[in-house]
Amino acid sequence: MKNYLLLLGISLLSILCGCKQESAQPPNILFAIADDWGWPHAGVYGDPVVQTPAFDRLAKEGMLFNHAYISSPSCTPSRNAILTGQYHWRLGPGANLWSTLDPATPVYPLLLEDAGYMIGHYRKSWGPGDLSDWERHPAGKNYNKEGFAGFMADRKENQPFCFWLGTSDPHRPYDRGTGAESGLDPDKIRLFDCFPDHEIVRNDVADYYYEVQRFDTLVAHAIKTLEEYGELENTIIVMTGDHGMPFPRCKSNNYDSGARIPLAIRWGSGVKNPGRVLEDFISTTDIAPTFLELAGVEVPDVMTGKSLVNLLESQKEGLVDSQNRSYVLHGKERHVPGQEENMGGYPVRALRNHDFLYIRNFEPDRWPSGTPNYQEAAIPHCWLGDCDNGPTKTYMVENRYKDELHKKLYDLSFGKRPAEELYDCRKDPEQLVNVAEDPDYTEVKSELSALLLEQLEITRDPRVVGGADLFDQVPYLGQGPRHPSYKPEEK
Ligand SMILES: [Ca+2]
Repeated sequence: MKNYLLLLGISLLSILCGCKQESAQPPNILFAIADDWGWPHAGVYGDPVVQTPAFDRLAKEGMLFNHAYISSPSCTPSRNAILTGQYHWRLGPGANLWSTLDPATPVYPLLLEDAGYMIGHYRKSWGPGDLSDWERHPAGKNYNKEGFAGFMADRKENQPFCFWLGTSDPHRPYDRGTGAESGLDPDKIRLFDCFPDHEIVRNDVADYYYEVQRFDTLVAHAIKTLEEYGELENTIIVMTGDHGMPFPRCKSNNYDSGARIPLAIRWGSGVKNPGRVLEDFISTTDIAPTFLELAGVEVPDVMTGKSLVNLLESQKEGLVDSQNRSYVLHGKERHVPGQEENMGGYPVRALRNHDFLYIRNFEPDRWPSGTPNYQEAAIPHCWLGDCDNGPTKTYMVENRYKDELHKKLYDLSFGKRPAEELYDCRKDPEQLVNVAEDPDYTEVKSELSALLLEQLEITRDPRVVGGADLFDQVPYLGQGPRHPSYKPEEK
């Protein structure tokens, strides 16, 4: 009851103050998130093959973000960062894949529930990991059977709601050939330059696109449900992914191919001058404070994300808030414990602005994608464990000595990396040529390095302020990807 009173109080205050909120009803929230869907794989970004009519519609009737980034290119920490509005490095064990999260950490769905919202989720939300310490699920009641339509049917009239629409698409494994069989033309796919141009790779990407489209269809159905209930215009819809595609040098990497994600937001008349494309740097940690501000709920001080409400209300395109949004931070702790002789991960922090990507690798003696010596990995049979198994990975490993190009591409994905990487995105948008040791970039490197370390200190990153051993020591609760030759009876 007190929650309804809170909402009523906010509404009355808005009326008494003559505030700009036209509606007394706080907005509903639909958060739609794919699993491993990277930028720029949507029609509205200019992808010539994948068809994403629901995403394109949200962008055209709302806003499209061209520079949205995750906190970490790994399922659990990326989702933790979204739910908590904090960089994953502030979340203890929650910085890692297959982990836990301290139940005392504020998460936006439960804060909204306390304020009177009905909350729920469908399929992949928090995790993977162990939530047994939590009394309430951080994304609300599970509607896996009933779906979003079932959630809406359960809703009390006029109760604001917040729904997490998850999926496991386009996470691997794929049914091989589904992309081409569905009519997607592998020959027209625009491959990242870090992939060899081979039909195996093209078909693998087509199969990924097939699942991206399946996610898009799921969102289209949810939009239709909102229309049927007359709630489309008062619902803020955010559609995005948790990190880049599950391919070599993408997922679990801090290049744009792993850290940059599609993002579109539609919110009826709440988005001014719809159809805008923004170049501001957005972190998915910004989503929680945005939802809380729109609901009139106080944003906890621990949240490091910055509300996007000023961007929604602006009429402008391009870089709208240059003071606060000229760069973004992201990083990585343990994805899979695939190093030799220890359970550690491959710790990384990165800073991206419009011109450069600066990367700091804190343990350059370790393997960025896990050891290639799978028999010696911390989890035996864990084969280049930070890269999900699939046809492109297998092709690249098996053909690494075929010629100079294949060897170079193999090394870019699976070889060791220096402590510092710097990419000039103006000349090298796919971030393949490390200029960190080029004297022409000495000054830029030192500026970006200082800014990164300063921001990590401000956000109390254990990699900078101490205590980072925890990340390598907490238990890993899952199984790593196995070598294709692995048979369970060999255990
Ligand atoms: Ca994922």
